Amino acid sequence: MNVIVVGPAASGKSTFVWKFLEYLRRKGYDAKAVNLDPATPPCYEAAVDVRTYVRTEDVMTEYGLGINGALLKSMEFAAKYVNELIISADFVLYDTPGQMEVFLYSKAGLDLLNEIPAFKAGVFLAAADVASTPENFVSVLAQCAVVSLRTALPTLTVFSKCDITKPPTIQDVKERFAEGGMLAELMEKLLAFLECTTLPYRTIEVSATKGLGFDDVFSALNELFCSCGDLS
Ligand SMILES: Nc1nc2c(ncn2[C@@H]2O[C@H](COP(=O)(O)OP(=O)(O)OP(=O)(O)O)[C@@H](O)[C@H]2O)c(=O)[nH]1
Ligand SMILES: [Mg+2]
Repeated sequence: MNVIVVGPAASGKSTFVWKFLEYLRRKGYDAKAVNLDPATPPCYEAAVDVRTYVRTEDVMTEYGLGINGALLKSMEFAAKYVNELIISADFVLYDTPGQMEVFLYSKAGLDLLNEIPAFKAGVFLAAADVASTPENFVSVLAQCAVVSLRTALPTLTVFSKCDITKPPTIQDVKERFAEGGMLAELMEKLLAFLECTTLPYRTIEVSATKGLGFDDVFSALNELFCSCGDLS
């Protein structure tokens, strides 16, 4: 199974890859991690590191680009090494750049993603404090739906850093709707949309630093795998 970990800057993607890799290995799986972030050295043992081939800081100097331009150019260079960057194992965890759009809104990023063989799933990681109100909670689910649509992958919404804050529950969100008003109407419509996309896969809470929530991530990934009908 190939798991692509995406999410906003500093949402905890690399730490999640590090700790989930250890979790899978403890379970006896052949698990590997691939760093696809050309701007940051991995904090885990990477089987492949894109920075072997391209480093964003070098691209900035060489091409006189700012950070975002250099990141985009780095992804273009990285895509040339597709054969080296895509590997196989029971589980391969792909860590992606902090700036989500570099991966999701660039042709190079999506080309790379398309080369990763089935079965693949996305994990959209959002820090729980970003979803601290029902409105923000819904906005995170909507963002996950966008990720799923951009990548054409079944994608789990995973709330990270739950040792600091807990996201609201679906019940909290529904109670907020019950108050009525214009925003409630919009959110009610959004929920109906989300039920067709993210919610069947449900939201999951983890704390990578405390090692909590990985059982839930693991079983949700397996549910996705089985629901795709591929039991090989
Ligand atoms: N409290 C807490 N902090 C965490 C957790 N996971 C990550 N962090 C912290 O959040 C910060 C960012 O973590 P990273 O894993 O580098 O996040 P990232 O999404 O890979 O960051 P970029 O690649 O730069 O976008 C670090 O200081 C981590 O120690 C968690 O579960 N709990
Ligand atoms: Mg990272």
